[in-house]
Amino acid sequence: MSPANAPRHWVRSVFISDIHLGNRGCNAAALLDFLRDVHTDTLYLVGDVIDLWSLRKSFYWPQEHNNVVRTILGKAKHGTRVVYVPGNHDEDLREFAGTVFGNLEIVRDCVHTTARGERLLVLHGDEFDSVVKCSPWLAALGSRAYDFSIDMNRHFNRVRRAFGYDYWSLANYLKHKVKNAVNYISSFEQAVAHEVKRRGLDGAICGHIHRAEITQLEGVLYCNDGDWVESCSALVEDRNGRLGVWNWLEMSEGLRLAREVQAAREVA
Ligand SMILES: [Mn+2]
Repeated sequence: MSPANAPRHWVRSVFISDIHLGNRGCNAAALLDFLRDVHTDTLYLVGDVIDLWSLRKSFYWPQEHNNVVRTILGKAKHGTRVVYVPGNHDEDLREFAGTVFGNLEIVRDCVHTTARGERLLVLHGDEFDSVVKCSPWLAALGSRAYDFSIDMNRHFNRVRRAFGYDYWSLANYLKHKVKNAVNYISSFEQAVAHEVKRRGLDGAICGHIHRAEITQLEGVLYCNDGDWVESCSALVEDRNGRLGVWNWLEMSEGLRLAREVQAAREVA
C-alpha cells in the first residue's frame, strides 16, 4: 500500500523548460501537480525557469511560484539530481555555470546519456536565434557561417542589453508571425541538428520555442520539451530509455477520469 500522495510515475529523467516564474503567464499550478506526481532520478531545468526580464519590468512573485522553487529544491534534498541549464530569460545565472550546491548543479549545457546509450545535447536553444533569423541564406553558406552567426548572436545580444533593449526572442517572434512559423521552426530545428552533428552526438533536447516535439531529422534526434505557459508539457525518459512528450493538462485530466471510474466501480 502506498500513501495517497505518493508519486504515481517513477521515471529516469524529466526535462522541463520555459516555466517563466515571475511572469503572469506561468502555469505554476499545473507544474506543481506534475512535480508532485512524477518521481525522477534526474530533473533537467532547460532554461527560462525564472523570467528575470519580466521581474525587472514589474515584480510579480505569488506564493505558487515560490512553491515551485521549494518543490524543486525539496526534490534535490531528497536525492533527485537537478541540473539547471539557464536560458535567455534567466541568462544572469549562466555566470554560475560550473557551480554545484549539493544535488543541484548549474551548467551552460551538457550531454545526457539515455538508458539506451544515446548521447543527447541538453541546451536551451536561444543560441540559435541568429541562425534562425538569417536562414535560409546561412544554410547555403554552410557550416562555418552557422558557427560564426551563433557566436555573433551572443555578442549582439550583450550589446543590446547594455543599451536597455530586450533580447530578440524567437518564441515571441513566432507568435507574431504565425504565417512564417513553420519556416522558422524548421530552420531552428536544422540549426540544432547542425550543432548536434558538429559535436558528434546522437541528438539534442532543447526548449525556447515553446513547442514540444520529438522528431528525427538529418539523422539526429531533435527533442523539444515545450513550456509551462501554454502547453504544460515535459519531455520524459522512462526506465528503459524511451523518450516521450507528456502533455500534463491532458494526462492529469485523464488520471482524474480514471480515478472517478475506479471510484464508481467500487461503489457499484
Ligand atoms: Mn528562451
